[in-house]
Amino acid sequence: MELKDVRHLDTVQLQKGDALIVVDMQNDFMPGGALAVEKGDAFTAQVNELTALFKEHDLPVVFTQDWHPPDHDSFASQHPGKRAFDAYEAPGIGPVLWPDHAVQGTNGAEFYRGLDTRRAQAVIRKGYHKNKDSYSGFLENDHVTETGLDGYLRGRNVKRVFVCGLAADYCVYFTAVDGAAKGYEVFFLSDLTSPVGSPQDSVKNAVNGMRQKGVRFLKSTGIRR
Ligand code: VGL
Ligand code: ZN
Repeated sequence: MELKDVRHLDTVQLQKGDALIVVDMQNDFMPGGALAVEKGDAFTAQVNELTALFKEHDLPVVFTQDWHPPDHDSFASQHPGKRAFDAYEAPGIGPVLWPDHAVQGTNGAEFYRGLDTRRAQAVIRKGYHKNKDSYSGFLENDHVTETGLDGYLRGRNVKRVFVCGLAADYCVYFTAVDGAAKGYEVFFLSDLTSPVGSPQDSVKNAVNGMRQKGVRFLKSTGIRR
């Protein structure tokens, strides 16, 4: 199913126990970046507004940050003869290889300059193990190794999470489904995200995966204070 065909909730009232997770809004995923997502910058102002709203209600805001070593195995450059977006499957890596991106300490790994980072109360870095990717903010791609996000959210008594950012078909998707599997009520903010779109069926796959796991779909305009 396509994202635009999914049934969305009309409104959701913010309440105690809610948290906002802003996924990977970093320079390399923005137009002109190393792994540019089309329109990846288009909803930045709305994300900034939402962080302000959560702060007003004293609700936690968490950012994730893709944070790879320069020789990360998800990079096509580490595989002789392979190019970015070539299909590739190995434990913790795939289904495609990526251009070098979000390398630790580089400008590409920094949060997007338009993003207001002031209200991020925690930043969870992920993807720092050379031989394993981490699409999800909760678990690395072995689906076992914790990033610490779950512990942080539990420590703050979070029950429901609103997820947005980049990219819809990778890091936001996996954050949403892992959150649901861990027992959080998850709202995927479909107007505050954009997909990589590779391979071709990645968005449909993500939408179906989220529906199966009970993730709910919502537009940010439906959030009631
Ligand atoms: C992402 C591919 C590789 C993302 C990160 O943030 O969605 N996608 N690394
Ligand atoms: Zn990455």
